[in-house]
Amino acid sequence: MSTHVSYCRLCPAICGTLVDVTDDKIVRVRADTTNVSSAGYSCVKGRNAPAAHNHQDRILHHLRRRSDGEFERISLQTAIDEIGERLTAILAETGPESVGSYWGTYSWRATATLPIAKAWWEAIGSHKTFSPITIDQASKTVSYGRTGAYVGGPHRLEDADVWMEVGGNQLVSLQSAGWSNTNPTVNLRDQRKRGLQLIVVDPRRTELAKSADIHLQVRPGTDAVLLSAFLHVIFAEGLDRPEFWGRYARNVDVLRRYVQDITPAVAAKICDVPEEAISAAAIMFGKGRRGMANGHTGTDMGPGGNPCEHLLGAINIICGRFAVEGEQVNAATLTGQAAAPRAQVIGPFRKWESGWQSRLGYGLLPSPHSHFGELPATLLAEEILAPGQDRVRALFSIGGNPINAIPDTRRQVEAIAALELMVTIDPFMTETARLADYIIAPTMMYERADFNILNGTFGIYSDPIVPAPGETVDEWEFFWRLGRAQRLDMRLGEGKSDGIGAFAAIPRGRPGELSGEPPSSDVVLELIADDDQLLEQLKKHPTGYAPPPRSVTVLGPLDAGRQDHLDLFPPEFPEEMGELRRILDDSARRQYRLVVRRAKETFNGTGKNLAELNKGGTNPLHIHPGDLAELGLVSGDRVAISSDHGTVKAVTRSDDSLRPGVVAMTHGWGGLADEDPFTPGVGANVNNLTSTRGPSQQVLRMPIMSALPVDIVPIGDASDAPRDAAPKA
Ligand SMILES: Nc1nc2c(c(=O)[nH]1)N[C@H]1C(S)=C(S)[C@@H](COP(=O)(O)OP(=O)(O)OC[C@H]3O[C@@H](n4cnc5c(=O)[nH]c(N)nc54)[C@H](O)[C@@H]3O)O[C@H]1N2
Ligand SMILES: Nc1nc2c(c(=O)[nH]1)N[C@H]1C(S)=C(S)[C@@H](COP(=O)(O)OP(=O)(O)OC[C@H]3O[C@@H](n4cnc5c(=O)[nH]c(N)nc54)[C@H](O)[C@@H]3O)O[C@H]1N2
Ligand code: SF4
Ligand SMILES: [Mo]
Repeated sequence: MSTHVSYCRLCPAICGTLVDVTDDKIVRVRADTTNVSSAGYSCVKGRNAPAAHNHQDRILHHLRRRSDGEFERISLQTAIDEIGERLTAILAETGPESVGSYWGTYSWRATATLPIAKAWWEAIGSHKTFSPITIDQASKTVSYGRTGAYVGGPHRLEDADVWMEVGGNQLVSLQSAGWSNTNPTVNLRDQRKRGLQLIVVDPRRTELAKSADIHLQVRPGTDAVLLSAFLHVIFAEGLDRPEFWGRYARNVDVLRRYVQDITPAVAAKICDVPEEAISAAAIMFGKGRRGMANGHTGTDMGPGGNPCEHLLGAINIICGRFAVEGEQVNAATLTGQAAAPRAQVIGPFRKWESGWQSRLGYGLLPSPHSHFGELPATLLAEEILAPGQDRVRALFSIGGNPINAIPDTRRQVEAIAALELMVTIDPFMTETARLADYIIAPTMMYERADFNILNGTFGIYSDPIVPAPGETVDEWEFFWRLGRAQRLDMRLGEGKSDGIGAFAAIPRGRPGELSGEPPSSDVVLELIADDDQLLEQLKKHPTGYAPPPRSVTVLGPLDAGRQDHLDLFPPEFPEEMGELRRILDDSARRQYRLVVRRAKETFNGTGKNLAELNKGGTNPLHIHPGDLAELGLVSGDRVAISSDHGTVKAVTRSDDSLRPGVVAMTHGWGGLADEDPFTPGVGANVNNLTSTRGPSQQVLRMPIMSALPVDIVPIGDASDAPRDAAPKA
């Protein structure tokens, strides 16, 4: 046995790990206490990497579907030749728009995948780019586009005195702007010790809510009303910062008038939280000098995603939660000398309103996957099924499972089945893979050389720890070879970057042609890093490298004569608030609200097939014990859950952290229609309950995925037939 220093790449936290290897197989993974960033943190998913890497069902050879529906092994070269040939024919017949790409969660995990696959994709020249970004927290993008962005830099958790998280559970998801991603438990504990005040808004008493000073356990879907009342209080108490908004924002008075009637008393009724708690939270936030209010999937997947993100942005602007001109900020960076931030506004840009438009009436959103931009993921099925010259006929899925991830599963199945060519790159036989024509078997993380950088403030490199098993290939190499087979002119690092939010941190690579045979991984990583010293530096520091803090002064605007303003009252905002109120009133028809939640044991759909992680074997319906008792059930009993759109069956799990009347389930689970949801590793697909044809957020076409009205009825073990629900008084 040998032990190797490496890092986990299952999620963006990139924890340092120690990996034991026997006979070329990883056998044990534990946290590396000496890692500069994660300092001993790891989670159950990361520690169970051996179960995933060595899983009996892992796909180790490339597969082709035969006409009888069964898969057969083929070599990488055969796969590439055949895929390249079919693609070339489709491109010649109907042009680039008839090819689509879907970039799943794991297209981001190996650093070389995205830039090289993107070079291939941009050489094809299609606008039909899709990813889960548009069914995640894309209301942030809409909000930036409508309001504009202040680019001097937001406040960070580490030097904040107050912080508010709405609809996110960072202690499990490890995802929030302003936090350093690693060791969240220790990080939060340290900040709290230092005096940080924390406000959490969540219908569930989450791990994060338990550490908060104020937890508002709101009725799901009502956050936009709550946040309006926050603004009401902030203005009424004179806690706004005109020295910031007066200089950088417009339409502040219109917004102030709009929230005048939305008092804490009004919000208390709609959100069902005490009026005093709303005032206290708003005053706590407003009185703080530094710290942000952030929304997450809980807000953005609900019926008010766009107005919620708008109001959160407005609260941060009204309270001046950004670095201002002359302020000292930490600009430590791994890659060369970053330019000093500037106190400057980029006015509203509404990218989706100009440029290329889909024949189905949608514009492109900023995207890390293509410099053209990307379309809403919920449009993918329509782009395949709706007739037209530029109908999508071929689709590539890279590290994703669109059939389970995108709302309205039946529609996704219908669409994927209608493709002439479907290629997926996945180590497991997912629901999407089962309908694919070709499955490319990728290496998994400990089998490839890689480096990652976290927010530009920490980086780490790892050699491959074990050899690639079977015929598995690094994703970047597949795309390099495919592009060559198609004789494409592939270029790295070209096209402008949208450069906002998380997208800014992705390495783009050294500009240049990608030609000839694929080089070694190390050469590719050098190309991607686009910095002679970066890889060398990281290799010298196997437990991670954090550049020394470097203080810089925020400069004034580049062009002092031209001053854009942030628009705090875009015309769609009041419309969308009105629509939200209508949806909330209508929701009362059904007894329960189904909300989203993440689980420690899985990362979206990844890990659902590991018995080591999922003790019950499926994704349960979390439900309050009082609600269980009212249904005459005990934890572990089975239920059918119905929305306006469909029904799924699940096992209940008693959970007193939930607000009564609210139930929660993780996504990513569920087999195809022929599979039993109670079989371990299969589970229920919540997207059978969501619909791409009901109400949705403007621009994004994102349907209601949280705060979804549902009814629940018990189903006996013997009978599968749902009984009729008795409406709750
Ligand atoms: N372990 C693990 N980590 C993950 C993932 C995973 O699957 N597993 N997924 C990753 C991905 S892809 C993403 S996008 C991020 C998401 O990161 P987060 O957005 O932090 O995701 P969650 O942890 O599900 O937190 C969402 C919270 O919103 C609450 N909520 C639901 N509806 C409402 C509502 O109407 N109002 C309010 N205020 N709250 C509501 C839920 O109760 C839940 O606590 O996590 C990432 N991290
Ligand atoms: N109802 C509902 N729907 C949702 C959500 C929700 O909260 N509720 N959340 C949405 C969100 S935020 C997201 S991000 C999406 C997730 O959407 P997707 O990314 O499409 O779904 P995943 O299940 O994460 O798919 C990841 C795939 O990557 C594969 N994989 C694992 N390791 C590797 C690897 O090393 N290489 C390659 N090539 N593949 C690998 C896994 O087997 C898995 O099939 O789902 C969205 N859908
Ligand atoms: S938090 Fe867990 S999954 Fe994420 S990098 Fe760390 S060990 Fe891996
Ligand atoms: Mo996500």
